[in-house]
Amino acid sequence: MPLGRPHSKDYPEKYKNSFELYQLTQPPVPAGSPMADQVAAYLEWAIIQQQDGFEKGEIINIGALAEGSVDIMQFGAVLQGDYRMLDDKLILGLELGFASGDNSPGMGVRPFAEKQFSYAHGDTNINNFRFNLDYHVDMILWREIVGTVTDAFYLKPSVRYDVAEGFGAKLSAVYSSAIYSDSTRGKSHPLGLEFNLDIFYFSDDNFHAGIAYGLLIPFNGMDDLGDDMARGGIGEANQDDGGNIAHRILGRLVLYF
Ligand SMILES: [Ca+2]
Ligand SMILES: [Ca+2]
Ligand SMILES: [Ca+2]
Repeated sequence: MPLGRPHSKDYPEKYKNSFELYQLTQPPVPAGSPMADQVAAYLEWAIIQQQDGFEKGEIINIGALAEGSVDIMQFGAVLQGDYRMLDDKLILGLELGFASGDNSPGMGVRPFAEKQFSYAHGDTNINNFRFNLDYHVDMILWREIVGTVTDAFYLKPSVRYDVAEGFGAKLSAVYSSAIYSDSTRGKSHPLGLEFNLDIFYFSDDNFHAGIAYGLLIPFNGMDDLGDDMARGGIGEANQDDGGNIAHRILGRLVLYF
């Protein structure tokens, strides 16, 4: 087992129950008392009570119990361009996206499940920028697997052709990479290449129908590295497992009124 920063939850689960019990059964600390005093009072109680994680011989991670302030600096950007040809029937597009990352484990889409800071490890900043959940870049990787774009850059060329008035198709490809390999499951930057094909029809009497197909080819960043969280490893639990190709089909029927 390599030494290093635990994945995602830095706050050790083993302290959770005893801390809740402490808060429920002990008088609250006076407002304004220093954090060190609060932690000391909790430690004293937990050791006397022999709570889980505080028994003889246990290593107590005091830093994980302390709290303080964090700095937040994040930025994101999207650049889109279209080139129109053949009386606007053919549109070539290119989109570039960037969202700043944070080297703490996990992509950090869900702040309470994947904390991006840890006092125990001297990390007091949150730097991953999260795109608005309603900004859809693709159909599978960011939208369904990760949740939204964060800690990433992507490159998305597309081609759209309108076969007839209101009827056409658009094909796009999205190459995605993480900014910090430490944030990914596979501990490497490349996340995947996804293809999206959308066939659509808009009538002039407020009806719209479409079908979209997505195919994701996952890259090394999506690998499951096993319990050792490192490439290779001996024994079944430590074995690496690559991601599988994913498909998605999405149909839509819309009436405007
Ligand atoms: Ca951080
Ligand atoms: Ca991270
Ligand atoms: Ca492994």
